[in-house]
Amino acid sequence: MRNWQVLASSALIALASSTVFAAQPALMPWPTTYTAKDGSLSLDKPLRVDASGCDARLTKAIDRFRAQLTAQTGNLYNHQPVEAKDNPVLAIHCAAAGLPVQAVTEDESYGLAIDPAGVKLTAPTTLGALHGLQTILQLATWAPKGWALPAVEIQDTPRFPWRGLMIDVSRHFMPLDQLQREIDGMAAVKLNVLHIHLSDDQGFRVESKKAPKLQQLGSEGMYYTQDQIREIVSYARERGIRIVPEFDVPGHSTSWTVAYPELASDTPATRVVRNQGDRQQPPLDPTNEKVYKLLDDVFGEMAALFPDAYFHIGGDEVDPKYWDKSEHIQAFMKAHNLKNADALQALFNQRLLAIVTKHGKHMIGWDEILVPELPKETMVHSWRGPKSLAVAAKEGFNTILSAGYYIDLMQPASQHYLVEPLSGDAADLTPEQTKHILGGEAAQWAEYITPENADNRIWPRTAAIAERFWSAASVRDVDSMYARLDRVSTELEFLGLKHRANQERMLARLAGSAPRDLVSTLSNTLEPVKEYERGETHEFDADMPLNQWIDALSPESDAARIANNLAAKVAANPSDAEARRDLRRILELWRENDLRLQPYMADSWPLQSIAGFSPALSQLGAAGLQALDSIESGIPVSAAEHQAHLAAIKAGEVHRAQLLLAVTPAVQSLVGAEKVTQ
Ligand code: TNX
Repeated sequence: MRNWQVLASSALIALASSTVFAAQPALMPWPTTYTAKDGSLSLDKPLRVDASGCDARLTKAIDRFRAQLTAQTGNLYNHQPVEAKDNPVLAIHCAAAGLPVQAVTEDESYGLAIDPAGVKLTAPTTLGALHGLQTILQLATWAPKGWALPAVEIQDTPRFPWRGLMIDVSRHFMPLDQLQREIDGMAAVKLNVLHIHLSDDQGFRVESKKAPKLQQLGSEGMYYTQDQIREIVSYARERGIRIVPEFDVPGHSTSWTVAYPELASDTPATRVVRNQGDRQQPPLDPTNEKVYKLLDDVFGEMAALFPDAYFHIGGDEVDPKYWDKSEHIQAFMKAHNLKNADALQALFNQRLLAIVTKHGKHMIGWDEILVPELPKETMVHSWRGPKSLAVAAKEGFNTILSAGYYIDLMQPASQHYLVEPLSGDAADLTPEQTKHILGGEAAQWAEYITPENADNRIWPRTAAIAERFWSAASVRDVDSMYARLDRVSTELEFLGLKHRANQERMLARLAGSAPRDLVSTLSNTLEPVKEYERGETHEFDADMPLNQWIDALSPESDAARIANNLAAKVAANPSDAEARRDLRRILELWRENDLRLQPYMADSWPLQSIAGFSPALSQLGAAGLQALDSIESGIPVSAAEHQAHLAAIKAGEVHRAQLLLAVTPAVQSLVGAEKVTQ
């Protein structure tokens, strides 16, 4: 009997060997307590469900549970007589139904006990039961005699009540069915808020009946009808997920001013933003009463459409130049004793707060809205850095964190995973202040997203962030996270997400007629450039096809991570023969690949775009092998050889086609460990 909760607590898990991880169930997020028991429950027969006390959401959840278990295992659970008396029982009991509109304060905990005779799932409300079913799905595993659930006892409750994913559907529209599959993925990893960024310079994405010009002129025909919104809201609710809408004002509002030019602070664009040149459009004019009239109408309409208690008004990145140069706005500011653009936006926000409150909602905005005049009932969404999170909490605002969880910036899962909401300045808060930190949201901005690659941008990394929001702060072992993430990623594919399948077809398209194995050996070592490098080197253009390597390759290369880890292991412990052997095979593959791939390069535009990486990889492979030989034999390399190795590393650091060679660190580790003759 092993107690995984103890193992998961940081110090011990670092000592645990990789064979221990192999046995660890692929639960993500990791539960509050996990006690392994002896034995297992065979899944040879479908479970007979006996539910009581939960609301109607559970019935549908059980149907999905069966479908998902069927997809994951390949067994035909939906074909067999579930009622059979001798089948093991899945007993589910809720102490109470959930609230009619899911609230941020609702209890989401559950308890789960599995033994060879059956499963018991208990929860204070239906929400906990939904989460518990997801845990059971993640526990299903091959056992010597077939599929089984390990015997286990779990008590589980989230650390933060607000665990979100923000999706921008304005820069690139996301069709309804795709949004639904993202919700499926969220439910699988126990996220509970889908924040939809519904309006921006590039598009207004909801049908308004009060102001139909918004979608008619501001969406290029790509928007959700009100019926579709109702559909997505109920789809999310059935899965324990709240939908928080965002309408970004007064900046990022070109889609509004295309429809209502008279509301802009200056002459606005005549079409929604398509490229860099269109950017920097004038914000709404806070001195114009008609602005508030329209916002009242539209926000009122949207507040009725979206039942959630929260309403996000954006508020980020207002360019002050239009307010500074406008005579009538300057005169207004003087008359009202407003000393700068921030003060004017604060006044705007106070008017907004009155509107949003009148329509029965709590207002949220990005952290720019945090100024001394901001009323305390506003919630602050921190994105520019963690500081504003701590400041907001200290001043008594409820707040959530997205800084550090920007998944559009192409960083590895590990980086986001280790961002701790209660660290830095937030670590010094009193318990009372800390309560104002409700959680966080991963943020998927959509400048470079299409229906084809969106899943690959969001998954599986968002699962790691979901664990940060749900699990204890002490659960932060990166190796364990990656071991589980890989299996969760497979689970998500069975659920219908296409992060792997769509990537596969995008890569096949790019490879064309060249042999896939040769192309993959190279492309597996590449990653998109990080942070804002893409936008800084190539102008954003909404009409540009997103079908290049940078669009197809995952934000992080698993192959590179594995090679980099192996090399670090060998450098730290040269006597690790297994690691040396595995690494040697990889380095040989790199070294040989260029020669074999070269014949296909000349005729292919996509291969041409990454051609420079191919000899660079080959040289890295050669340098790595020489370093490995030296490490293995103890025979030093010559000074000239060492110089050549350093040159290969330097050549490996060049960015091309907005990509980088992600395996250079592996060779760096080896060359750093090689002995050089004096
Ligand atoms: C900043 S985050 C923005 C977005 C961009 C994003 C790209 C925020 C409140 N504003 O408009 O899409 O950077 O990472």
